[in-house]
Amino acid sequence: MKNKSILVIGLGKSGMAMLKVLSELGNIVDVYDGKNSDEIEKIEIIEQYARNAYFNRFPVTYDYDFIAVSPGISLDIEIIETVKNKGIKILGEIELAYLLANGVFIGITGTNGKTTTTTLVYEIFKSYFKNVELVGNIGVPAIEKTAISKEFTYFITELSSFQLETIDTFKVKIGAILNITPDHLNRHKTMQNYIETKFRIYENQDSEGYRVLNYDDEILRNFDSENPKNFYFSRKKKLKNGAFIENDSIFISMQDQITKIMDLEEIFIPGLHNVENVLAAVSMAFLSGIPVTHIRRSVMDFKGVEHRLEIFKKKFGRVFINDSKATNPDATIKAIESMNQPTVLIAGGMDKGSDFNQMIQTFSKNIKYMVLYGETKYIIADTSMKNGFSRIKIVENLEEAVAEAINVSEDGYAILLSPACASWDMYPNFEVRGSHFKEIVEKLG
Ligand code: UMA
Repeated sequence: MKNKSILVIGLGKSGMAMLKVLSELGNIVDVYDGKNSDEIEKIEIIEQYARNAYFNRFPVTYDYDFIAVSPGISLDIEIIETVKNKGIKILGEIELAYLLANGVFIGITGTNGKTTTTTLVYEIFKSYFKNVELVGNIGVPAIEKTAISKEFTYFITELSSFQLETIDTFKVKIGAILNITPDHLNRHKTMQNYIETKFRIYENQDSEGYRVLNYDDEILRNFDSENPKNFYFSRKKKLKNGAFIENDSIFISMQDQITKIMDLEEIFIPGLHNVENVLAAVSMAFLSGIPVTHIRRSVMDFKGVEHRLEIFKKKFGRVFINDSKATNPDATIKAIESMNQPTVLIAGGMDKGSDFNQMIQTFSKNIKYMVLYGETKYIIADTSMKNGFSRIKIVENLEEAVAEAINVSEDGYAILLSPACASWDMYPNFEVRGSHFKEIVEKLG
């Protein structure tokens, strides 16, 4: 990858990383972003590395060997259509990262639980192998790390459907799909497209690879079920070949040998969905040859990740929980199911066309009030009323939501931010939203 002429599309984290790496490798790199230049952060990187920058305007000629595209770029926007019509190859950031890597990829995708599972897999691998990197949708463009991988490295990679949409030769040694429920349908259009995009994680696997799949998820259980690389995990069923639970302990059964991994009570992170995340992580570690002692110790020490059911403050007799990473209804359902005290739920955000019926229907007696804000506030409120839940407050922003949640709650309540929506109507990402929530709570007098 040298002496090529490249156009990088999108100038967020991925675009900036691609620009810097590709340019340092000796390529000529132009950049494009739909925003104006004054809206771009770190403009100095563009000044330093790019030949031409196109902000909110298209290049005049398209004399490029390939186009390097950021994950957030939908493949039907005008500039991509132009590139496709000219027959220029489009490569995503993950594909480019793969082409530069010295090592193997361990990939984790799914609708929910990706970040927690990827982080846990990383912790387990780090406890045993020398060179391990945590990359991908988790917030670190993989290319940043692969481009500098001098020694053989394990790249523990969180993969989104957006990233998998633009792979070509990218290969995982072991890949997990944790679950599949509707998400990002505004981009993928149909559920079938979304499922097929997720399964692209296995597209280039060779015979040595493993496909770690959730047996309890009907779609994952039935899709290509005879594939010899399948390795299932289940919370509900004892498997002949796979990871399962028996007598409140985790076991792995493989080639007629059953190995005990650990007891469920040794897991710190709450909720049944986290048991599934642990099952996936220990399967991946076991299949990589990591000894059980390392696996068990790492899981026991794992305290979860920021913005994911993060219990961060006890104040005014209330416990405040930041679950800003819940960017779809299914993730919020998991949060609701993990609550075992009276709770005020704060939800709402960007409209992705999600259906909130099931989320409202899973409200247990524990959900006492719902405070709604953001683009979807009236949509969620309407769905809620139709399902017979009317203890709703509608507000304009997160500050008002916190104030209202405190108003309607009492001593012993939990105040849970679990928006069920993307943050992009009001924030650049869910991390900023979660940090803002924590800041508001910290500042409360
Ligand atoms: N842009 C355009 N035209 C468009 C869309 C975007 O020009 O039509 C420009 C924007 O103006 C902006 C840039 O593209 O300047 C943003 O690029 P990006 O959306 O790819 O964002 P990055 O900062 O590169 O972050 C991406 C992932 N974001 C998305 O997939 C939306 C991050 O995942 C990821 O952490 C990062 O790469 C590193 O790999 C975030 C995410 O929300 C966490 N992911 C979704 C999810 O988890 O549900 C998929």
